Amino acid sequence: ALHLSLTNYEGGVSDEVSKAQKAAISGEQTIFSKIVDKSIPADILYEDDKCLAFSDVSPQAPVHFLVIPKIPIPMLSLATNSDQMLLGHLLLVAKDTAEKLGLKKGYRVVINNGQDGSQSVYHLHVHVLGGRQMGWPPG
Ligand code: TR5
Repeated sequence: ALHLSLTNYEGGVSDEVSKAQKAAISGEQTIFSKIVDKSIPADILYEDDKCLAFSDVSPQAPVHFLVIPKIPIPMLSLATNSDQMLLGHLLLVAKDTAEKLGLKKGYRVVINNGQDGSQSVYHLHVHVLGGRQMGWPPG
């Protein structure tokens, strides 16, 4: 099993960032695998045989949902050429679900990868945020 050991090198970081810094890739199931197998509940917005879209439990915008593959790819940097169709599918589901939720004025699509990316759950996920003006650059 893969193991990433992450250290907190800086004081005063946000909750989300400190969670990400403590996160590790392990052989254990993530919370998102439990959402996929329905052993824990989620507000599911879309589902097919390859992926799932559900509301983020801690929304950072009026609309904030995640699109995840059903297979547990831990992070984008571990995706391979054989994941090409699946990765494209996640983006198309992201835009179809954004449209379904009425995000006519646009939205932000984000993948946090690894420690510097503030990834906290090591099951690849695409964030979609909308319903307010986003800032740039992100923090
Ligand atoms: O920081 P990264 O990019 O890894 O994003 C992980 C996201 O998962 C965060 O936006 C969290 O708010 C979200 N999250 C975490 C949990 C969770 C969730 N979204 C829906 N349902 C969740 N459950 C049941 N449990 C979580 N721990």
